[in-house]
Amino acid sequence: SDNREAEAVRERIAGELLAARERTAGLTALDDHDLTAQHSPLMSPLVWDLAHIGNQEELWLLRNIGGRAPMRPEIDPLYDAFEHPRAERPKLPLLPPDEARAYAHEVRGRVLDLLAATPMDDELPLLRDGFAFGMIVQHEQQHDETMLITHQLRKGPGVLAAPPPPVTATGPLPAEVLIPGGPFTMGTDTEPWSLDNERPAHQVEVAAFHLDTTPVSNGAYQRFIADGGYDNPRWWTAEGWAHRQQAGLSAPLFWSRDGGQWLRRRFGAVEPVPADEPVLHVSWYEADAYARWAGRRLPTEAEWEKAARHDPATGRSRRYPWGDQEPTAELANLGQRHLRPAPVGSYPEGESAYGVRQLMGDVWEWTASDFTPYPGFRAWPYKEYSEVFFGPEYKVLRGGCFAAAPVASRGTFRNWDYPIRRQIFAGFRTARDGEVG
Ligand code: AVJ
Ligand code: FE
Repeated sequence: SDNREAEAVRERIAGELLAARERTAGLTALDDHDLTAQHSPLMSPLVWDLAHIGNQEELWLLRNIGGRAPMRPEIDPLYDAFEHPRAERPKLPLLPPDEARAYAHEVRGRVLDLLAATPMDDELPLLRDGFAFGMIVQHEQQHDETMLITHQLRKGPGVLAAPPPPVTATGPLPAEVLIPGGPFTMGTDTEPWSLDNERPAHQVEVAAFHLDTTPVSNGAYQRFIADGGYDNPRWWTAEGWAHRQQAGLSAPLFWSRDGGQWLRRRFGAVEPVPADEPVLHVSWYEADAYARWAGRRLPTEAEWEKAARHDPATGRSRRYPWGDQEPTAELANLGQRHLRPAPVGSYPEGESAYGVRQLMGDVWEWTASDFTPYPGFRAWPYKEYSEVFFGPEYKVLRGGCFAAAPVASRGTFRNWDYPIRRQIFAGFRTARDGEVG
């Protein structure tokens, strides 16, 4: 019955809200100094993310859905991401850590009361399938990923721990997979918690192309460095080369050289760069230069999604590379279960219909594409989620990463960032055109 369905949606929401808050709590279990410090001008102080999570939850759920009065209207401008750039947030009169925690906790208590009283089959489009709650769950999880980036940038010994990913790599694998030409369905009309930029579903014609079976590894990337890839403008776009010069790039972020060996800093520890892991912390410009050096190119967003979702046997697009089933620990490295990507070739059970591995989880993958709206796009429920970012300044990333929650990772999910960005958990894979004729 409808009631049973609504109850199932409410239960799923309650579980997801709890999981997000446990993650937030773990990422903010630091002393006040660490929570209010500016670990990097690229990031907010952690205490800002904490109160911003609570503030967005209050705005969308308590005020918008519940019609409640603002709890602390004076703090709204402090936590509006468009009002103050990240670098300036440490100087704002932010709620101190204990107050930020108490505020987020108070909001959550009222949200759970609201949830129990909210019919999910409501007339209100915002409540269909519990969307507004799902959007807020994804918002918190996205900030949990942002906070993990702050932990990675933070100096001093790390405070987080997690077991390494399970050993599941099988090999040897073919270096690349042929994706035959033809149309496929990109985007979605039916994914209940999909965000506005993933909609609507539309047919896209994709010419035959070859795609790397796995993300590019550190070992492969080291060959690019050793071959002078950072010193040869031939591999770089004009913009990329200018940035490489100006920023003095010579290796991925967090890498350092110790005699003959590459080391990397990872959540406060220093270790040799593992050759078989996907490369991480490279900008779009570096990914693009590597691809040219390798005689290849980055895949377009449509190519990526076809490789990830299209099932040639049925002609339809799957929710995830492996099918329609929700992610599990056997299928993909998601959700900060492990604080690193798994070696390339891992997660055989999670491969796509075409046999492409690790499309979901491990590392975000840069695509060749700018962040643009799909035909028929409608901003919903607010222009500031996607619409204000559309245009040539942002490149699309796909596939989620070890730090991204399953609830915010789907075959249709679109992430975006500036092509200079390196602190995000991004790597890439490469493609080349298929044979013509
Ligand atoms: C989709 C990851 C680009 O972090 O800027 C968080 C998500 N939007 N709060 C971001 C988001 C509003 C967004 N990204
Ligand atoms: Fe936000």
